[in-house]
Amino acid sequence: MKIAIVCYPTFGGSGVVATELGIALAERGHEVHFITYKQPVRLGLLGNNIHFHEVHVPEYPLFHYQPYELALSSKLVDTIKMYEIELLHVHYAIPHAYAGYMAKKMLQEYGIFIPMITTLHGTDITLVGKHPFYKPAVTFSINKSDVVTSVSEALKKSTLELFEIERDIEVIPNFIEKNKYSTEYTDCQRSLMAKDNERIITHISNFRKVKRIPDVIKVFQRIQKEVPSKLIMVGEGPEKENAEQMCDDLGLKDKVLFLGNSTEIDRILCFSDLFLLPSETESFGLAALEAMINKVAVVSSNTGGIPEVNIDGVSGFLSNVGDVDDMASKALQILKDDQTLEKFKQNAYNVASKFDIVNILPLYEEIYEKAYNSR
Ligand code: GMT
Repeated sequence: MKIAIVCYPTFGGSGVVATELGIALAERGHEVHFITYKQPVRLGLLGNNIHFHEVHVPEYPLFHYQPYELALSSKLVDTIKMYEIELLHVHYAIPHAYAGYMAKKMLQEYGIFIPMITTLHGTDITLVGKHPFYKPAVTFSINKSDVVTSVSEALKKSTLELFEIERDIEVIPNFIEKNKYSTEYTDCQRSLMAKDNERIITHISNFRKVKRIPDVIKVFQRIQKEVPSKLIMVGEGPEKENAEQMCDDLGLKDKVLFLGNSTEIDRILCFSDLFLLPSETESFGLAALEAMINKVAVVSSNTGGIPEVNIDGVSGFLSNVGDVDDMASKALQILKDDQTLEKFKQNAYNVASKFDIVNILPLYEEIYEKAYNSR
């Protein structure tokens, strides 16, 4: 099929899922067109069946806010017509589903009927979308999509609770590409990060409030009192500066490394022992899944869709949001001896393997076909 994918091109989970899905679809022979304001970070080489179309929003001084939705829907109309695209898949409802619906309506004027799949990712529902300023438009664009998918059962439940939804929502979980990890890194440079006797704890996120970054540091503070360890913090975002200050204040500066954004998180995860994800809310927790496929155990909060990914007592442990004492004691339980740690690491890998793209991609192909045939 010829498929247009709209997503955020950034390091965030929804953009990563959309990009990896597009790449996998292209590998399966589909023609994939990414339409967004910048080339997605995980999108490497473009080729015969993988294209990128940039949405430009020219600055005009009259506009206090530049109209991205308008530019996106116009770009969608032009690209869909030019490349005879057969299906539109938008990731993250705001404003993509709204712009997609407008494009769909405009295309009907040319006798083109294109189905639109909307994938809900989390904050588009639980944080931003439910805000009264956006809610009517988000409700409308979900109801007007031809197929709606959600990345977890928990997110589906929240969507049905928070919005007046008049349609089915299919759950298609996020995925990883297991094949990519089948060969261990031969250049896994653990020694650059920590001494042989130290455990390595990692956190990767966009450093927003919802990630509860101070909890990551509080849990680590407790861990390092009992077990020699280092904390690696990967990502950029509004909470990063506070986090650096907090580490300084707690005398942890020498034990915590802030690495910024990385396109090579596997190189960091390959030497990590434990991943911390104490988020306030998380529709899925793709970062945890990426850790798990790299054989990293996870201690996380038990919010949203995380329990569907991190299996309590198997791939790691779950605690109530904000219960840093419990998280630290569970982390210590995992890290206490090599044998226990190895068991959790292997379990994490086994659980993550179930989310292999080989199992998930056909679910998307199935809904694409159904939507296309019933247009
Ligand atoms: O993690 C974030 O805050 C970024 C956000 C996004 O939309 O890119 O992530 C959301 O989508 C990811 C991919 O489906 C999920 O794994 C994350 O759990 C979800 N984030 C939240 O719900 C906070």
